[in-house]
Amino acid sequence: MNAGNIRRHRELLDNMCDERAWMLQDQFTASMNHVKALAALLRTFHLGKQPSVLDQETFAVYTKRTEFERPLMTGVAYAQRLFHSEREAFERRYGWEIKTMTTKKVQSPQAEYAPAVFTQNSLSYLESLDMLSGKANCDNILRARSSGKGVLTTPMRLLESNHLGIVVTFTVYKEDLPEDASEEERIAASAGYVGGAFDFELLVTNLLKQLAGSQSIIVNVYDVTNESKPLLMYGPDAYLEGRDVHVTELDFRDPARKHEIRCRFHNPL
Ligand code: WA2
Repeated sequence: MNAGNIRRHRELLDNMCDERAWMLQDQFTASMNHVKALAALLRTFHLGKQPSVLDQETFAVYTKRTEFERPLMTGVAYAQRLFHSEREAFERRYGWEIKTMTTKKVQSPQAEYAPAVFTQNSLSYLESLDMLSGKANCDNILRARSSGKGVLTTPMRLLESNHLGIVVTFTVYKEDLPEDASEEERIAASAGYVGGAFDFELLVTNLLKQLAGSQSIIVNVYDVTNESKPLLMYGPDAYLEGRDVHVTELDFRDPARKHEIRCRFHNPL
């Protein structure tokens, strides 16, 4: 193999990896932006109207009709912020009791809950579950509401499918807050949380399979927030490193998390 061939082979890998990084980041960002728009929808038509003009049926129809806007997500849901003093009236009104994510049993008394009240049909199993009852989901909600930003979990097993993915959350506030609102003001104004799941195992696989050359390369995506401990989000369970590997940074729009994609030919030269 001469030097020119080796160089072209390498350029091919670099280009294929960058193309995948770009596609992934583009579809990820588009999906995130649309969840942010759903937060505005809830703020306008659910919290902003007395009484609300949204209900489960309307939410299900709208989220189904707009699912093409969120190509990497399996579905979206809205969880309401609820204090213990409001629980009894809330459960009577909905006709179900708040349950935990882990056991699906009735939730024990807590100061605060976040039961999912509206769900896209694909996530209907979330209805009535307290989204604060799972550690990763709870951390995500708390960070979303104090920051006012869209926030991502580390890679986790999603409910029901058990697929590897990540959850995104945006907070829906009772009022429009200034850019520089304090954490305390943000927490006080929180009314609910809209979010959903990026299913890497299913949807990222589908996306990458369609691309030219997908048979010839191995693609891994990692959460590298902690640089010394990369967490696998997608791809075969062996860390890709060395001279044969191309690395591209990914920007998934949560400055608190870092991601990257690593690619290698199945058969390096
Ligand atoms: N959505 C889908 N699958 C999940 C999941 C989730 N969360 N959590 C675990 N598996 C209602 O944070 C607010 C969506 C969470 C939003």
